[in-house]
Amino acid sequence: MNIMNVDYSTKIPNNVNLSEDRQVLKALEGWHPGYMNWWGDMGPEGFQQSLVYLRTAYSVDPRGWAKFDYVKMPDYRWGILLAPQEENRVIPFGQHCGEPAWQEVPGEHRAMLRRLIVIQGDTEPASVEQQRHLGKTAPSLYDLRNLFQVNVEEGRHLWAMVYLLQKYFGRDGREEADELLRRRSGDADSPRMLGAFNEATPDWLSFFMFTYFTDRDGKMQLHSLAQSGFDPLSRTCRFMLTEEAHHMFVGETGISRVMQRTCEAMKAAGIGDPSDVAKVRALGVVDLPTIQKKLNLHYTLSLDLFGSEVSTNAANAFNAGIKGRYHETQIKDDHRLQHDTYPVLKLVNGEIKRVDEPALTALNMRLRDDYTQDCIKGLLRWNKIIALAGYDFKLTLPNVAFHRQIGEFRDVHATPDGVLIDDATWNRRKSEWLPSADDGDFIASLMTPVTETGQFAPWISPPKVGIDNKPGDFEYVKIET
Ligand code: BYC
Repeated sequence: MNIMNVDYSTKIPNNVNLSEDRQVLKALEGWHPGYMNWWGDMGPEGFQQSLVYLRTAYSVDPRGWAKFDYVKMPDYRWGILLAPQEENRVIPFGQHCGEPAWQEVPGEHRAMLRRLIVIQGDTEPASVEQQRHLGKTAPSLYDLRNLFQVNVEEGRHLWAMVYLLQKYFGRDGREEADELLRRRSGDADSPRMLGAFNEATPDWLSFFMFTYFTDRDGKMQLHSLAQSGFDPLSRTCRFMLTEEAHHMFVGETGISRVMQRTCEAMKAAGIGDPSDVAKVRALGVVDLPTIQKKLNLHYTLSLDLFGSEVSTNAANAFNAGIKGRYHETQIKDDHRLQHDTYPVLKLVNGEIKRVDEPALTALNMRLRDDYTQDCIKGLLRWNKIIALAGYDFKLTLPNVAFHRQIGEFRDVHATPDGVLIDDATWNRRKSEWLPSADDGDFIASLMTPVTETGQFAPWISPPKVGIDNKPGDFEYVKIET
């Protein structure tokens, strides 16, 4: 079988030769009805009979891997796609550094590997659940289509992790695969595993922030897992990253378009002070201070996804050769980190200080630092939009001590500038920094759906180019009524 092209002859499209792997095929076919039930119950609300202009992966060849066509979402071909196997690949880090990559699960690291795959798998359906109501308030057919593209691909990423569980982990893998369909985002009794995936995504500004900041955690984690010595996980994550890029594009351009529209409206109305919230809101656009608050919320929820700054879990996963660093193979060191240190932000006698920690236990902090660097790029672009419009306002990333539930700073309160404050001050001032109920109500008031071809809600600019180079009036979703 040609690994580049996908076999569509089985119920589950794949490039892993499922037609000759009857046991796994049977397990996946057994899981399929439960997945479809989950999609029906928890996938995008409404629109299941609409024709959506979606891309589907038909190959893993980087030169051309997707095709676009109208598909009803339940008919989307969720497939198992792994990047091609690299010949003679070796484990690039940890105590097994330089040994041949594993094609089977190494017994001694089985539990750790399964845990990481389950956590990764759990986030995928969680995000679909969080976004399921957004179709009803989409600002355009273009945006509606992008939402559904993101959703079906998160569904495919769930399939990717379920394949690994069912192929390589036997009975407990199958049980974990069932559990992935049982947990629910935000459920009091059976929540999703990580904090940010139990938060609401109430409006489209949150959706854009989520796809910019939280999907970017996905990017960093997938990059780290793509380095794994367990080759099937590495190959799976490498292909997932191809799809992931579009999700972050949706976030970055979404926020750009909101800001573009706000700046245009402020200029047209002759507003000189972008912080005059009431005046800006009266124009029916989102004011920049509210965008900053949403950014503060989603960035900090996403920082929590990196776990504690100092973590023995992270050290063990690295030592074992299971989870590497961002761009591990490009880093020039011994890839074992036995004697290295890394500066970690910590709370020392009530002050935020950098302290050198063993590099092995500081791996979460290091990945989080790489993440922050990656986040800044979008901020620079967004701030350019404001500057070009002639306004003196800059979006910034809040200090890492601000609004944290995990790690060093979870028990203290800090301002976005990193000044430690007491509980009373926090409670009095937090609505200056995080979206308040009033802010939510205002944003909700803007969220009226626009379903005419080529039209956009007045709070967001049209995109510069269409998906698959389609013209501005393209009917991205043919809505069934
Ligand atoms: N919420 O040593 P610690 C994506 C738990 S997103 C709740 O500090 P560790 C996507 C932790 O589980 C990427 N619990 O951290 C994006 C542990 O519990 P146990 C998803 C948390 O283990 C958008 C305890 O605290 N993939 O793909 O080094 C749309 C101590 O843990 C949290 C991954 O995350 C939290 N935020 O690091 C769709 C990759 N943080 O075991 C998809 C796999 C920590 O003691 N996961 N805890 O009961 C990992 O690599 C690591 O498990 C973590 C945590 C980075 C999550």
